[in-house]
Amino acid sequence: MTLQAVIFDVDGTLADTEEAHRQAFNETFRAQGLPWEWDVPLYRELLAVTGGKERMHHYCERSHPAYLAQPGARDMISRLHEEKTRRYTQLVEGGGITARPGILRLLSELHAAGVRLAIATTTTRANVDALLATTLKTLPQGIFEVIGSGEDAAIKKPAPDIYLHVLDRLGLMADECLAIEDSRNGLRAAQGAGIPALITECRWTAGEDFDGAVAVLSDLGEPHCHHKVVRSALFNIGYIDAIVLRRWHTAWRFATRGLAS
Ligand code: XBP
Ligand code: MG
Repeated sequence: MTLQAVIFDVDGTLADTEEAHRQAFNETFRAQGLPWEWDVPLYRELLAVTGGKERMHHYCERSHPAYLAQPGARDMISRLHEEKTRRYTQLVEGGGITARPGILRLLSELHAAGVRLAIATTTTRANVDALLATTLKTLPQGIFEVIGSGEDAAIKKPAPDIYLHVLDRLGLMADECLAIEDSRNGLRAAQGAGIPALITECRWTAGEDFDGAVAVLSDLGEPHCHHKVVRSALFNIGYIDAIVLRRWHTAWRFATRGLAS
């Protein structure tokens, strides 16, 4: 079975967005008079928990348990998250976020080659739409056949739920697809759904345990600007295009299922 679809993660994969998320969280905390400040080292730690609401709840559990003890604390966190999302989408719409290397090129190539494209992300749909309307606006309308976002899966990555949701919407088997992710949580979510995953690590996830990834790269590269191979069990050239993805997918199936393509 050849490669039928590539499923892209969003934050850290399509674009390096987590600094904007961090800024939106901190602006919200300040606006609400909360003495919470997520600096870079703390945010890197908190990224182990996916989902903004879940991340704030986890932070309160470890640092401000009294906040959670208040009546309606869960609703208060939901309202904080709604404000954070408004602030984040404004930051994205301000145009300061660029696609990661190779993303616009590879998406266009895959689309032209007839490979179906989808998104499986933990972030909220509003954030995805803001990115599509700005950072990714040069891509053909509707290029992503399925968009699975934070609202579509009760349990977030590293649980496989969002990838299983996207597979179901695509009507494909896991081994007909390939996922592109930036984090260990994302890799585990794809693996949990039986989908091989290529990692393009970012500054927030570099050095995580990516055991089992098809390959670990610095990014997807460009013809004129090759990526750095962090680790690859398979052959590699200087940048990732549709041909390389198809070959890797076939090699992965052969290696894991002993099946020719
Ligand atoms: C990354 C996440 C998200 C973002 C914040 O999502 O875990 O929670 O950090 O966005 P992915 P929200 O890598 O799966 O795209 O506040 O909307 O959750
Ligand atoms: Mg990610």
